[in-house]
Amino acid sequence: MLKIVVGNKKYSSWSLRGWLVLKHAAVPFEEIVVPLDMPDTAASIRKYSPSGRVPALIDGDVTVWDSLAIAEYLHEKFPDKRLWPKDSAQRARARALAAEMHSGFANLRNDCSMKIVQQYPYKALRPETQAEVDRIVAIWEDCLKQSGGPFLFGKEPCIADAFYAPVVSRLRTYSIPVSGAAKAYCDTVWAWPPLQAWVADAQRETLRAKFHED
Ligand SMILES: N[C@@H](CCC(=O)N[C@@H](CS)C(=O)NCC(=O)O)C(=O)O
Repeated sequence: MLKIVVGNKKYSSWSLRGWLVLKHAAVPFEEIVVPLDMPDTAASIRKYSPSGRVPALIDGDVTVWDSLAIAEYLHEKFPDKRLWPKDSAQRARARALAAEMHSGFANLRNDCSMKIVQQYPYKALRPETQAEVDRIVAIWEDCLKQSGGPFLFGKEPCIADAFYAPVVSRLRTYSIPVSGAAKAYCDTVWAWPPLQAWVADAQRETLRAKFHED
């Protein structure tokens, strides 16, 4: 059976991306959850992941680390699950958006770390961070206009939605205002059953990691 190694669910945004793609594929899998920010975290992750990072997917002899590589592996392994859009132009666009997330938005990641079960009052963001939020909102609005929503590429979620799900969580946690189509999209992603399953697990976690909470 497939195994996915993830960081604990309150904080691990990269793990959430890989895990959501796997959960959305609706295939049986086992999960190993490693608490982040503990004295033995690095050693525990290295037992499974050569990069020392999570998520990592284990399929028999094959280990795939890195969320985007996991998404591509699952897309190839389960072609019927339509994890990327069917149309090749749409697929190229979805891949570009997932890659933009994967390699960018460092200010938002640093300033607003994912704490999926928390909510704080709004505090103005640094201009660089607000500019990244604005870019993400523009991406969403453009996709939703073209596809008709409720997900970025139409009626069904795809890998691109999984990649932006941690942003939906951050906007919620830090009460960052968005309106119109972007707000409707956040509500859709937040209600997506695989995301709600992750949130329910996160709510049961008792760990409070200093680095993430302070
Ligand atoms: N580019 C990697 C990033 C993975 C990453 O940075 N994961 C964090 C957790 S969200 C991690 O493993 N941290 C190790 C640690 O906290 O010791 C991916 O997409 O999978």
